[in-house]
Amino acid sequence: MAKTVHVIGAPMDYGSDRRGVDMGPSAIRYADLAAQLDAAGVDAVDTGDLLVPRAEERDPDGANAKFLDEIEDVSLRLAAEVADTLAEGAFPLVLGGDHAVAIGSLAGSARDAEIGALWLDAHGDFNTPATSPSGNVHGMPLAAALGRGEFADTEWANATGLREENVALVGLRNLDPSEREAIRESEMTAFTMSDIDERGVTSVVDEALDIVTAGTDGVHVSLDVDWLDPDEAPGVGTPVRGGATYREAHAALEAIAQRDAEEEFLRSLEVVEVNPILDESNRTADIAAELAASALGKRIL
Ligand code: 5AB
Ligand code: MN
Ligand code: MN
Ligand code: MN
Repeated sequence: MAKTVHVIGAPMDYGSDRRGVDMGPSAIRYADLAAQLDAAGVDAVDTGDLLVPRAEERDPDGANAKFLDEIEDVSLRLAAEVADTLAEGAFPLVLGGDHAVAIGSLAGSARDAEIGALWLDAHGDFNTPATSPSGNVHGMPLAAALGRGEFADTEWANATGLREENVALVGLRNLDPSEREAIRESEMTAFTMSDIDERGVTSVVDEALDIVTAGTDGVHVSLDVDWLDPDEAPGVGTPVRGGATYREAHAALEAIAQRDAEEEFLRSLEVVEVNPILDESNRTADIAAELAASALGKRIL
């Protein structure tokens, strides 16, 4: 039976310094997401965008975690939307927005289930307000979901059904010093770009899938488009050289779909950090739409 996919736009840019990432959902739709999802053979329903008040109308407050009150408000609504989608038997596809939207996606996906999380990103996103060099919450969503540091006291941000041992990060190449230590000491499994160089992306993704599916009811895939090399995906606020190539990215998401066809673990997906203002001809949104379709089963032949 074809999956019913609910597209949920989360045009939030409270978590990063670069305005423009709030236009991500529009850019990805403009990149003909609907046609891509059609090619993947799923029934897609666009539920529109969550209402996100403009950052300019708000006070960022704390330097250590900017706009945290606003992020709480959006996260609670996004989590409810994701959980409701799943309760209806549909599949949530969340379009960011900066990566702080993952706090809501994960909380919603892990509300009534034990889940794993596959994190495709140049960055670890494991800072806490105390360790963050920037105060930008898009560098903290994994720590928030797992209740690390100050996030032990922010229940709204914690993904109840997610455990560290079911988190796999893939493609890392830029970590802050204390974030690096925290990842090393955690129960999460992290694969760097060097692992991809040595073993090939499909072998790494396959091992990552073993980790995120072990003993869980389903898997949330979080795709930060800065996971790709900035030559392929220039429309991002925090580019880091040496990322996944166009083909590596497709191979990775296709590998997920291929295994999902057998094992049916895919529970929710998000594509985040697309910033069309920093892009060239909407290339990054094009790739985002293609990769979402690949994950949902689009095949060449
Ligand atoms: B992204 C940095 N580690 O915390 C920080 O794009 C960058 O969601 C975070 O992965 C990048 O500010 C967050 C320096
Ligand atoms: Mn405020
Ligand atoms: Mn990133
Ligand atoms: Mn990220």
